[in-house]
Amino acid sequence: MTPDHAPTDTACDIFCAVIDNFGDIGVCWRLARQLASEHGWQVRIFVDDLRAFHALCADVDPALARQEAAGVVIEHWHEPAHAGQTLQIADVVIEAFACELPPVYVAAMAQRGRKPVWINLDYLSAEDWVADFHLRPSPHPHHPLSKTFFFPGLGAGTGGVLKERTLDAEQLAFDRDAWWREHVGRSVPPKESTVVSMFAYENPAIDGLLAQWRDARSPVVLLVPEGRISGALARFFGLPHFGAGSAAERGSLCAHALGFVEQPRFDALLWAADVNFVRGEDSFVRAQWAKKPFVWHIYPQADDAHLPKLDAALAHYASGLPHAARDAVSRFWHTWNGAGSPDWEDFWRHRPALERRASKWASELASVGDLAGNLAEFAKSQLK
Ligand code: TRH
Repeated sequence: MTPDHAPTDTACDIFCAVIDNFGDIGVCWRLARQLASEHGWQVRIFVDDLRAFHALCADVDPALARQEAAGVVIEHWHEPAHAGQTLQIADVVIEAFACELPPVYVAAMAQRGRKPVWINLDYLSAEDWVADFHLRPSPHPHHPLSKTFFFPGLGAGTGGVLKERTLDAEQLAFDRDAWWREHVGRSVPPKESTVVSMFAYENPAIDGLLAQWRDARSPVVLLVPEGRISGALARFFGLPHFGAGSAAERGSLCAHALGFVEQPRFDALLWAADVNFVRGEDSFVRAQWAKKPFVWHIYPQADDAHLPKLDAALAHYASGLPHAARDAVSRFWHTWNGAGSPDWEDFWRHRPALERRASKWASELASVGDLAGNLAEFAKSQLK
């Protein structure tokens, strides 16, 4: 990646502990690349799971303690107390998702003449309280340090979500025909087909949905990146597995399994489809930038703590829809997240309204500002 900003002397360390899946490293890696390429920062990222990282960036070698990719220094955070090959304290220190910084690093931060800007980057939530807590400081109990909570969000007063400066232009330049030939080995399906991309966790609602697509009046072409939902596809088609390169047909449904691609190439899948099923945090955000109808499989939490977050996201995104479409989206998202059986027709008959809303919503969301830009601006104001 060529930086579009001259290097500055702002050094930034990002600490990322991978809990599971790809979202933690997905968000941190995207942020790291943006801060390096768009803001010219000297970024170093500490990651405890280089295998997950390797899936998003093939240049990352899981065997190396320290390496560089896309202009970012990568340190294998092999144990919680490890603070890198050299103990060097950055100007901006980002602990992602409340992971704990190495104590020796915190102690050295406290010793530093000019104290670093210490940010706890939280998970994305569209809930209203987020704007009240965004940028709140939290003094350290023992050291002369204060950390600031930085909350991503979908509404005014929050940190926003990540969006690269070049993203819209890349989407405009996207060659859909070429993508289909390269990634699916066939040409773009005819207009009367509906193309669905499916990135989801295991989901009991998938069987019913696949049956509805099989029995649909017009063709449905399903694109499934290899992953946690692949087993359900294999069962449905009576195959031993549904790995990358597999394809199967039943009635109106034709499904293709795709390989997991590097992170900068993931957006193209969303651009290639008519409607996107996404999950977690980062793919959920990308689906919004893709300006297409989408369905969110939210990361499930204990005691259904995720459900208010699902409703909060709906309140933002679906508020601009006509009533009937809004209700249908809400029903469909809830059933996809465990509350009964999804009804595809009930959802997809609102396609024109959903398509109109998708573009409008992307501009509303863009007005909150890009998270990397918002974070850089805040840090700069503190570093003065
Ligand atoms: O993988 P996720 O489910 O991630 C998470 C984690 O579970 C995390 O612990 C949790 O806190 C968080 O969700 C809310 O979903 P997410 O966030 O969409 O991350 C997936 C990443 O994988 C995203 O950056 C896109 C990327 N990706 C690729 O790079 N290539 C691919 O082919 C695909 C399918 C995804």
